[in-house]
Amino acid sequence: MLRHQDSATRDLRPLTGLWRFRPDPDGVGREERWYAGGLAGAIDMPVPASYNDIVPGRELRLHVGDVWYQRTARIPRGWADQRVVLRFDSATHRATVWVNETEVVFHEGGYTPFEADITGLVTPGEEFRITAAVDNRLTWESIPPGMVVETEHGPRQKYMHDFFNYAGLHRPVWLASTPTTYVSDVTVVPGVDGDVTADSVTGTVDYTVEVEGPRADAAQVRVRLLDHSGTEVAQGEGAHCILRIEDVHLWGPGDGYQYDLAIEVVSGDEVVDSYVQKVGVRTVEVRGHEFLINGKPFYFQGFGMHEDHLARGKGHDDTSMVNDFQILDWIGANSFRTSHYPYAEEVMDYADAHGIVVIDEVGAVGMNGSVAAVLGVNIDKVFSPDTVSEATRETHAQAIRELFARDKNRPSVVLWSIANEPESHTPESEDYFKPLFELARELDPHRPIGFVNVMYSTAETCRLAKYGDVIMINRYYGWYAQSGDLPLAEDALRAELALWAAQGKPILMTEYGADTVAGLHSLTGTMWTEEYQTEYLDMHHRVFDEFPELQGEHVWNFADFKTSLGIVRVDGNKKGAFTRDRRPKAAAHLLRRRWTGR
Ligand code: GCB
Repeated sequence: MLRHQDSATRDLRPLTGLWRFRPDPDGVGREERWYAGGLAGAIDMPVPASYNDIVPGRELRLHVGDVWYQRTARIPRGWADQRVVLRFDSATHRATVWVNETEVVFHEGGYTPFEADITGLVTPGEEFRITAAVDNRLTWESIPPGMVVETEHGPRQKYMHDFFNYAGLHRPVWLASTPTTYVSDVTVVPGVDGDVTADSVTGTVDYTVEVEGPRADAAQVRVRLLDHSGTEVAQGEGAHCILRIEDVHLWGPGDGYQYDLAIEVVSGDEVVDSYVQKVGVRTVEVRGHEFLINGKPFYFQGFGMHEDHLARGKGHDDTSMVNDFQILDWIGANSFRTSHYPYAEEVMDYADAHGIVVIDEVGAVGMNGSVAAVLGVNIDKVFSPDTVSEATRETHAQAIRELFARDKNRPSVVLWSIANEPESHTPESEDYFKPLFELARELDPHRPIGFVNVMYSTAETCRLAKYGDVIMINRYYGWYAQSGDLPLAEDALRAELALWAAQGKPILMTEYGADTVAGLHSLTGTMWTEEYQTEYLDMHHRVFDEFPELQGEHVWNFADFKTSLGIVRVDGNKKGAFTRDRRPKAAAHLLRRRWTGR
């Protein structure tokens, strides 16, 4: 789905700020038609934000089911004869939206955008009411999956993943105008002609523009590719064409150079629509055990992260985003993984613009009985008609389609992860995943694809590794295994890496880490202390450096983050190199030394 923007033919207005908000613990709002008027007894709720931590008390934090958001907005007078679109960048985990009393869209999936054409329902110059019922329930058919258990005290949400089920409107909502005949999608596939490592490289941009609307058939598409100074470096005619850029400025790690593809839809002399698509030209290739960006081996260093902040939970905020990216720069990270769901588009824009490399992950996490057991949730069989089933796979496939459609043009995305730590050693898991790998390949034949493996499936037993281009593994030797015993952990880590190395693909250590309470110290190797975390990381790095097949290290996690309540987490997961409020632990300084030499 094409993102909206201000252009010569389009307008864009954010609908952020305070919305009216009312929880619906009894699930009666739809039947009682709460969308038909003002929300009775509503409170103010910021958008974007998770609602869970805004109000003191357990009620909202542990709420299960619908909450209602509402506000009014006015369509600018100048939008007469325009197409009007209402877009939600996300609603976690599903939402139904009404404009006045008309239902305009339902969307499943908490981390991808959706929109509705509301032209026929609104009048330029006049106000209208937007109401959204946002449902946070995780079920066996949602991505990620979960279970709602009915109790005498009401429903309880259980899930098998290790981060808090924050919900609400986490990202901006927009009111956008487009012409009635408009650019509805753009796909760009960058490449190079010849040797990408030569001194002067010729870049290629294979673009496809889709146009919809009453004049679409008669309209022409023309494009111009502009460099940073606004100079035209190529031009094209038609909805599909390959542009060539002599002496191209490549996009690369640490250099977020992007061109502007200025698209115009024209009819005679009239410019019917104009849209600008950013384009970064770079190549990505897996060759043997190397991961090449622009023909050069790239070593991933950075973190698995979370969208997680005090008070607003997973709500997007530019201040924290820029602060987090500045901290990543300080520590020498060149990449991160969007563990364990698609992140806000603003985050991806920043990564594109600053040359930060991204492993883009679908929100499929918590499909593993052994991991669930560690978190205190017991399930017999993860893959079965009653648990993760064909219906779940449909939701999962849709989540893949929507993420790939959203992020397909991003140079920062060099690798897709279609799931985190699913069970992967059983025939059932293979049956479930094989079609999803096929779908991912079909949707994007240009980027490497993989999934993230957990220790319960080894190099010898994993049935999914063969479908990926890289091996991504999360390992916790010295934490969950050989707890507190780093010499034993070191041997076990070395032995396992040797087995994976034999598979001839790049290996990325996508998680390794130790829970650490900032300020807790010990001279005797005690777990949970800052000393243990640094010793643990040192040990891993010593072993990593022995394996040329290892092409990256992503520490778990960038910062401490909230989880569900349970006996293995003290106020959340503490494996951050930084605290939740971004104060460095000793580990942060160690990583900075390793990654920057400073
Ligand atoms: C994992 C998961 C991650 C957890 C982490 C941990 O393997 O991928 O979601 O938070 O371990 O700390 O247990």
